[in-house]
Amino acid sequence: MSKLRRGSGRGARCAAAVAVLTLVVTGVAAGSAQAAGSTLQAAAAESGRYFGTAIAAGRLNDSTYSTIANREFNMITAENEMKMDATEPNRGQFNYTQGDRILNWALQNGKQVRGHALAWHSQQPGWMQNMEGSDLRQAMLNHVTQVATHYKGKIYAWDVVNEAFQDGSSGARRNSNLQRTGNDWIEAAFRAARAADPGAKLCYNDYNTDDWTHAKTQAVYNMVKDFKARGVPIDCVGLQSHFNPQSPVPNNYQTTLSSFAALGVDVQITELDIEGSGSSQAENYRKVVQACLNVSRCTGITVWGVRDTDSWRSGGTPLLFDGSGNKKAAYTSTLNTLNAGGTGTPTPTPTP
Ligand code: 9MR
Repeated sequence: MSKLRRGSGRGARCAAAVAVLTLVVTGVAAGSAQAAGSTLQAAAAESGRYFGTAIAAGRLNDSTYSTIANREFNMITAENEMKMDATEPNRGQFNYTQGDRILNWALQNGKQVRGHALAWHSQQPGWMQNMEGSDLRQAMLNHVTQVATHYKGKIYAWDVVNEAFQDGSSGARRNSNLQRTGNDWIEAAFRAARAADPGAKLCYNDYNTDDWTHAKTQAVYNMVKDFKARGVPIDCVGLQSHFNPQSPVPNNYQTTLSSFAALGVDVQITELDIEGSGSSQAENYRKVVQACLNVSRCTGITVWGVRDTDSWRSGGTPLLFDGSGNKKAAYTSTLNTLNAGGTGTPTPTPTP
């Protein structure tokens, strides 16, 4: 610039002005081309966040599915393949075939992996379902240890415990065989996971914990606060965020995210889907994404499937791509919101 200004005479000044204008215009164009991510993962990465999806191993041979998944997402969750029934079908016999398929596909394509889920009342293998007491506690801890050890060093974050609280106004723990082994079963699972894979972030994951005023949200908040106070190893809270007209995106969603974050944990939106269509669905996706972008420790968003037809509730068309793999209005709204950014700049959090 300073060189241009040193020219003398009208011609030089004119040439200088053109040059400056050209530089400015090119600079702006180049700047915005770099800033505007053209995929969800690129747009999320602008603010240091990830954008993920759940993957079903059985669909990876569908090239429409795997092409979209590879292009748009950089965080992968196995939709069912790393759950207790899949990984320990018989007591003490572990099967990682399908889980490894997803993990290897993700790692080969340069993606990170969220592990889902080590301990849960649901999708227990048959042999575990009727167990109780110390025998069950021992089996659960062994499961956590074995599975986390198998995937050691390869998992960004584990959903260590999933859905341990009741719905409704009680704020109580869910009555399950795991809960009946003693109220400390959750922290025992977290300690076992930390011992097995010290490099993975350890998350508590649940649904209906999006509205800050709900008893279940408050109950999870109090548990995390207590864990932090007592040094129980927990690094993150996952909000599944399955929304529909009966369970809409709450207006206080950002408050929920920021309140958890203020406890000193990362917050991740782990299973996002929003039933609906058109502009109202697009607006709901915008609200959720904007809330995450406004909270520094909301580190990433995962949608629960690729196309509407891949969804566990496909009738509600809750995802970002239609059954043919076309981008929906909800996709455009999500992408634009990610590109516009928010007020919460993530500071990279150390791995544990
Ligand atoms: O999407 C999963 C579906 O394929 C399974 O049949 C179902 C079985 O429980 O689990 C679904 O995923 C659930 C996730 O693991 C935990 N949160 C709720 C999800 C939707 O039901």
